[in-house]
Amino acid sequence: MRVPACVFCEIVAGSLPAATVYDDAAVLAFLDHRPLLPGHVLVVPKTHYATLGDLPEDQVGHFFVAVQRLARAVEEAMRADGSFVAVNIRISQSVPHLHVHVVPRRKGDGLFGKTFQWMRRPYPSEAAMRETRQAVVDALATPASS
Ligand code: DGP
Repeated sequence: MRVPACVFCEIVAGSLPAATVYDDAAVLAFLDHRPLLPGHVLVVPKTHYATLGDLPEDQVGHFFVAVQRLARAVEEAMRADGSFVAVNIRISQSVPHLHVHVVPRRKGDGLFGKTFQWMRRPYPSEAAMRETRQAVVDALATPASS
């Protein structure tokens, strides 16, 4: 499905140019036009799904095999020490078409220090940590609603 006015659908359709690095029947990857660091790639399903939660389970495997291959390729291509792989879901998601960021990393590249800061919020107690753990375990045991 192609959604009008979705920039990533336009890129998939070829009506908006992009520096494509990977293309198969279901997945496209291209360079982010505003990279966090050089080599920053976006991996998208060709079909329009707004968020990771919308991607059908039977497509997750293929999609993330492509992400894995791209993470390896980006690291190798950029002679990086590692990479950062991330998905924004609604919050901080500026394009409502699922996309995985693959960003090459080097020690001391300042990605988190300069561009954005990860705030650490320790659990106030062991009990709070256990409660949180249990909530996630319970959620995993509950069938996803369709
Ligand atoms: P996010 O904030 O997680 O939704 O990231 C969206 C990314 O998409 C952002 O890093 C910039 C990139 N982007 C947005 N529009 C275009 C486009 O038209 N072409 C390319 N190559 N990247 C785009």
